[in-house]
Amino acid sequence: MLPLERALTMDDYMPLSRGNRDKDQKTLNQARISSSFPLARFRVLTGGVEHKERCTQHGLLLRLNTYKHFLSYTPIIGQFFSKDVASGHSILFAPRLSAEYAVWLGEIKPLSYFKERYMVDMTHYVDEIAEVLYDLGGQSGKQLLFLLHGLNTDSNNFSRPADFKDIENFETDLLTLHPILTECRVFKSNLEVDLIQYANDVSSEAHIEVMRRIGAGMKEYQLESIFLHHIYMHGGCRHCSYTCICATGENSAVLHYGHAAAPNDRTLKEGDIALFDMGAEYHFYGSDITCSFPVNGKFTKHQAVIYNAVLRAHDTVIKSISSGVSWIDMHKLAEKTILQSLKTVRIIVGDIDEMMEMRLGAVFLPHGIGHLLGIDTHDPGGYTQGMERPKVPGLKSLRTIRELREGMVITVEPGCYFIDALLNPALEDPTTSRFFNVEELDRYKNFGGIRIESDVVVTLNGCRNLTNVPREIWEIEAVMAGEPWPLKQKQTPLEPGLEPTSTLNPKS
Ligand SMILES: [Mn+2]
Repeated sequence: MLPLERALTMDDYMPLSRGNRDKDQKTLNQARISSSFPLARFRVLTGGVEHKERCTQHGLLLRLNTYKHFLSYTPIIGQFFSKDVASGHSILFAPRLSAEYAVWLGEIKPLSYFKERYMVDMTHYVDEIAEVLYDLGGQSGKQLLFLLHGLNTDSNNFSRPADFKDIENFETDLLTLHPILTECRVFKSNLEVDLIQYANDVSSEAHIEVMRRIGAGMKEYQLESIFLHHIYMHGGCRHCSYTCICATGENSAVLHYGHAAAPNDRTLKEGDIALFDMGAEYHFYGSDITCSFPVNGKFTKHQAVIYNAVLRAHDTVIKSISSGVSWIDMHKLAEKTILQSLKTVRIIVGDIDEMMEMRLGAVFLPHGIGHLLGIDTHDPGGYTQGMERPKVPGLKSLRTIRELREGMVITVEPGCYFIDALLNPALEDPTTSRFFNVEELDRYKNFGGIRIESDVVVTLNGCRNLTNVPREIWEIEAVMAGEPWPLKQKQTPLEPGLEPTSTLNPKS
């Protein structure tokens, strides 16, 4: 079935918002039992305003406040969303639009339309917020409001609290709401997982399309274009969760390649490795998938060695995930697995535990092994209050250090890169230089890097992989040669140097 035919529709989506609101209310009610809980009646969230590009009239497509989106799927520019703490009732405040709106932007819908369409309990206009909240609150004196304000531990930015006319007539509490809502977002409902699964299905297919059409002489952005076309045309995904990273050759060692100053514009060469980190987003829920493969469809011996080292780490971590497992342990497991493989092929020498102690793994794997995924690509909640970010190389890049729990959706993305900016200092430092076999390492000088990234949902006793792309070398080569995916029959890889991950050949 085509992805579009099994896509969730808006009608499926409304119960999802309502489910999220119920979960939020339950969490809030639990918190209210505590005597120190502030006595606020309403919470107010801003929906997001349309941004104009610089000084121009060009309106960028609205990206809603993701916390508001979690509680209510209402794609309305300039809205506010409020919830009654006591009753759990939701109130949508829509902007009062001028007659001009109907000329330029479409029909002006009545409030009753929003109420019915978005399953909220009440609707009013934005210019009535203060009045409505005072009327509903029914108390004399200054009312207390909960506003959303808090640190995004991933970006280190603070969310901006709602601001509306006459807000100075209220007392405001900026501390209570953010941690409660963030914690709700960490654990996904079945409907949320369905959406993330859909984004994964669409992205998986688009990655395979890219694999099939890649070839020397193309530009990196042409592969990006194939991906974008596929997810929109066949999956209805207008957005990606993040800017596409279409790195080939030496660019594959640049972790966030594809930005404005490095816009996926290299010409592909025969023998290049390609590292494509691209993920579609559907109704704001994202996917985050990386595939690495050779441009010409055939792994070289060196490419196979590093690829299998990363794949073994990817598979080992996925096999080890279950509720209760520490994410720091998963990162270390990936590092150790990669170091063991690199030692097997004599790029590094010495005692693995000593290497772990000296944080040698971070030279090859400088980023974290994965992050929470949801409405935001780096979903919030990675660090709860009091959790401190580790300070040592590798671990300090972790976007979460939590214990995994059922319902979390997290990426598993080990990589192995040959980055001069990390290798050179490690080679110069006498405490780490002894681990390198420079002669063998030199053979990988211009290698670039490999990353393999899948999205999983944590279950009680394991996890479920939401990503479905060829991973074993023989699978990738078969699909690139035109075999349908999933492959009809299992093949046994025989070529030396191309062994499956479980039997990495020490001599290859
Ligand atoms: Mn990722």
